[in-house]
Amino acid sequence: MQGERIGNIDRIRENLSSSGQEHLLRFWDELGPAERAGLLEQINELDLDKIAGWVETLVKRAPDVPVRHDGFEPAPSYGVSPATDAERTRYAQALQLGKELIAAGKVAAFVVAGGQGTRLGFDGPKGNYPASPIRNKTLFQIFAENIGAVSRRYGAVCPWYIMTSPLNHSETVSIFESNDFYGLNRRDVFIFQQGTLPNFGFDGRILMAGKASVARSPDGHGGCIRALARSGALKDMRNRGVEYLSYWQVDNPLVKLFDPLFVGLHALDGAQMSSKAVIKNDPKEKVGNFCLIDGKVNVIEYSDLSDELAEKRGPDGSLAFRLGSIAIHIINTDFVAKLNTEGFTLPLHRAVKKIPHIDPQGRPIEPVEPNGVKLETFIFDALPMAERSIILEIDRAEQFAPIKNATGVDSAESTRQMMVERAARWLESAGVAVPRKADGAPDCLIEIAPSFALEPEDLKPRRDQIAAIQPGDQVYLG
Ligand code: UD2
Repeated sequence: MQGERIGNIDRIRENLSSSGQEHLLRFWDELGPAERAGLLEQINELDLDKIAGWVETLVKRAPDVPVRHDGFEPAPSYGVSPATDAERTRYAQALQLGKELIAAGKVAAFVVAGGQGTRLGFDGPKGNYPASPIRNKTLFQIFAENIGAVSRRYGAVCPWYIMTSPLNHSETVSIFESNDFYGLNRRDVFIFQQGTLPNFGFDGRILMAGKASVARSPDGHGGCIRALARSGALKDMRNRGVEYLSYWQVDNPLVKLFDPLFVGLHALDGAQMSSKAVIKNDPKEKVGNFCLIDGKVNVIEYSDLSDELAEKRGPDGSLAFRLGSIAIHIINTDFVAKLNTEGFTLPLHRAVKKIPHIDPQGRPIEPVEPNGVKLETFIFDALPMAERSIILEIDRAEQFAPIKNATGVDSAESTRQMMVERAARWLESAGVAVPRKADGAPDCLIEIAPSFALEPEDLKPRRDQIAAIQPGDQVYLG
């Protein structure tokens, strides 16, 4: 096979040449057999038929996407709690159905963890970041404990699918192995890699990371649609009878995995892909905006929503476009399979970046200014491809505290604080007194392990296992 491919080098050179990428073989004569094979493998992965088009429409210049002013309206949503009798009945039915689906093993956890996490400046997979306020449990451990607790509660197998990328796959696998899969059955944890897309210089030429390697980066969280199918994860789900994926991003330790209400509302409405939303903190908060276009739910990035629309308010004074996307979805496995059989593509988005590469003489270059373009796809672009899609509003303080930055907003520090505040509220709702400072913040550290409580209602029956809390205490409930 290898010999055959190398024998075809002239044909490969021709193909590359017709899409303006013949320089990828510039160092061919200097390479040994293993390097040649590796490079051909990478070239083989390139979608050469499409690359010339991408270069013209996305790489050499930004696409002409005008800031939108019309053609869409705010998307409807289910509120945090039901507001009418009819809604109360619906929510109760949904809750029951969701619990049945989880207990029947029809729901799996699915985290996307292939990103680079550059903003955090953390070395290694972001899931290995220590996040909990007292025990410093990593994000992966928090999720694993959640999954274990849900599985015990429902007496069901709750498989966990984890998408990594070539940047962090082997490290992620070793982290799970060296932690003995955090007590989960390793047969129920499926770690697979997403694909990559080449990185371009502004002239449209693919950059080379080395003499035998193409500069590439993960193809975005939208890459999961294809990777689920290619990796065999979808087949594994089918074998297990999994019908719904509970999708989330690796940076949010407050996420409520296997939320029976969300699963149930989605299933009752016959939806294929649904979303949780928060009410935006301010009109231009940097989250996607849920909108309806031609009756379909879409997410419009904050940068694509005009100031006028972002500021628009309804008669009650609330923002018209108030629902922010927090990247938590239910996705049907059938929907993923269907997308994969229909010559599927998600739109590509362009990001201008500093991309390390080698120059034509083979010398390494570490750019100080942005020098090229990375392309990626976004999972929420699959929403309008669903026939039905619901949105459930959630209380941000309960379910959303992403760790994105080293300090300040959405940092490890703000997330820890939110974890402590949530634990304090849960304890108070169970009748436990929590010392608070003059500004209302808890005057103690509290960490509740998922095995102790998955939701506030779990605490009341355990009330007598919780000692009185004094100011300055560190209280770990596990
Ligand atoms: C995302 C959303 C934003 C909001 C926010 C909530 C986009 C463009 N914006 O912002 O609207 O919902 O999250 O926290 O998505 N990932 C991969 N492979 C990749 C790229 C990313 O697995 O190739 C994962 C990554 O590991 C992380 C997640 O996707 O779990 C989000 O990536 P991000 O940090 O780039 O998203 P962000 O914060 O720009």
